[in-house]
Amino acid sequence: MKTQKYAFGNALILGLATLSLSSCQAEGLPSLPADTETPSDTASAAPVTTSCDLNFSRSGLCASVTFDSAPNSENENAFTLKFYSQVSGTPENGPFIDPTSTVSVKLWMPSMGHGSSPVTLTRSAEGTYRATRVFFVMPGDWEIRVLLKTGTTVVDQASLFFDHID
Ligand SMILES: [Cu+2]
Repeated sequence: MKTQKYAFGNALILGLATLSLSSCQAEGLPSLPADTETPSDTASAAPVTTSCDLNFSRSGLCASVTFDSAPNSENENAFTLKFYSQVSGTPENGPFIDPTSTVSVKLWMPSMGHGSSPVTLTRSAEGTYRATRVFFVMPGDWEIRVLLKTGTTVVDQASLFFDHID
């Protein structure tokens, strides 16, 4: 009886270890210390009143997206991307911080399964990037996907969805 219980316990622990290992490998993402370092009392002390256009949950970052003018499919569009801490930053005042990995932007049309290139991204200040040559090549639904990469590995990503761009 005792032996059986013990064996069951071991099997369970083994099962859990295998599960967490395989999920890590599947995503190919390193475990980030930010999640565990964030003290829960700090998060609850300050009410979260900021918007987070793009939520990079693995990096603890938000990014705001501000278009120069209303996005449309007729013309070239441009927008500014600003990164700030989910815990201590705001989209208005930052402080704006560079992600530790490389930032890139992809335009995607989810309903049709195609993208649009080229988008040109240029860092203009700390935590601040300008996206130009943004062409929504047809009216409809569009996604702005922002990728954080180390080499060719995507370490984090977030998307902003537009139901319809005219
Ligand atoms: Cu399309």
